[in-house]
Amino acid sequence: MTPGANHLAHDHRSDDAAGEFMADVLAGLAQPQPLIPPKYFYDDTGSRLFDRICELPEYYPTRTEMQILEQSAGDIGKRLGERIVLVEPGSGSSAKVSLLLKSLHHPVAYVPVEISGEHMLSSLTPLRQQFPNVEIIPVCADFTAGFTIPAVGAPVARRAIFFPGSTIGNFPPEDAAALLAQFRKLVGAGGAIVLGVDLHKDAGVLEAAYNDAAGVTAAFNRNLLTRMQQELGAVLDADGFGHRAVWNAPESRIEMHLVSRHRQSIEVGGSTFWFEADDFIITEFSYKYSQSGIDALAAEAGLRVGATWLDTHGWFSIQYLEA
Ligand code: AVJ
Repeated sequence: MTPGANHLAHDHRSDDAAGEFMADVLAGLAQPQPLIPPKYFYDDTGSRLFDRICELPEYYPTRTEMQILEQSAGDIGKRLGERIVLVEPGSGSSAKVSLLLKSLHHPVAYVPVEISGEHMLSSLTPLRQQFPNVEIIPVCADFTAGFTIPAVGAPVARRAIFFPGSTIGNFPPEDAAALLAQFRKLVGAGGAIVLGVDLHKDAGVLEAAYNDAAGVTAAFNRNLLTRMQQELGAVLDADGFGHRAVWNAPESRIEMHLVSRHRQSIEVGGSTFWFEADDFIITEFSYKYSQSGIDALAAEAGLRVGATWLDTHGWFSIQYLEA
C-alpha cells in the first residue's frame, strides 16, 4: 500500500447495503413500537447535517470532547506510546483525530472506517497533507457488521481504536459491551481503546442538545424519511412527522422520535404501515453514563479503565481502556 494512495476497501457491495436498509426498515416498522436504527442517518446528506449539528450552540458533546482532547491529547499520546496503528470506526470529521495524531510519537497508520464513502474521502485530504508520513488506509464498512484492520507496511507496536463522540451511546448497554469486546479482539493483546463517553447531566441541557432552536437536528431526523423515499421508493409525507427528543431517566438515554402529526401511512417494500396522530417511530437512543456505569461496561467487555480525562464541567469523558 502506497502511503497517501486514494484506496477504498469495500467490505460490502452497495446493493447489499440497500437490501439491508429495506430489511431493517420493514422489520423495524413492523414492531409494536416502530423503530429504525440510527446508522441509517448517515448518507452524504445526513453526514453533512451531522457536521452542522456539531457546530450548534446547544450541542455540547463535540466542543466539550474537543476541549478534553486539546488539554489532554499529550497525556493520551504518552499512554499510547509510539508506532501506533490508529483505527477509527465511524469516523466523521478529521478535527478530533488530527489532535490525537499530532500528539502521537511516530504513528504508523490511520484507518478510518465509515459507511458513507464520499464524505469520508473528502475529509481525508487535509489529514494526508498534515500527516504525510502516516499511512492512511480508509475502509468503507459498517463497523457494527465487523471488519478487519488492513496490513500496514511499517513495524507496529500497538493497535488502538479511537471511538470518540459517544457513538458508543447509540447502543443499548449489552450491545455496547459486545461492541467493545469486538474492538478488544481487533486490537489484540497490548491493544487499547480510546473511548469518548457522554456523562449524566441536567435533563434540560440534554434535551436542548437534541432539539436545537435552528431545527438542524429535526432535519437530520427527517432525512431518514427522505432516504426511504429516495432509496427504497417509500410513499410517505416526511413533513407529516415532527421531531421530538426526550430524556428517558429510568433507561438513562435520550430518545429521538418522529411523531405522526395525523393519521397517515407509510408504504414501503409492498407493505403499508399506518400511524395514528401521536404514534411515533424511535430513530435513536443516546445513552448517557456515570463513571461507575462505564467501569461496569468495560469489565463486561473484558477491559479495564486505565485512565479517564474530563472537561471542566464534567460533562463528557475520554476513557483509556486496555485489555
Ligand atoms: C453521533 C451518536 C454520538 O447521540 O449525540 C446528535 C448523534 N443525534 N444529534 C449523539 C446525534 C442527534 C450523536 N452520536
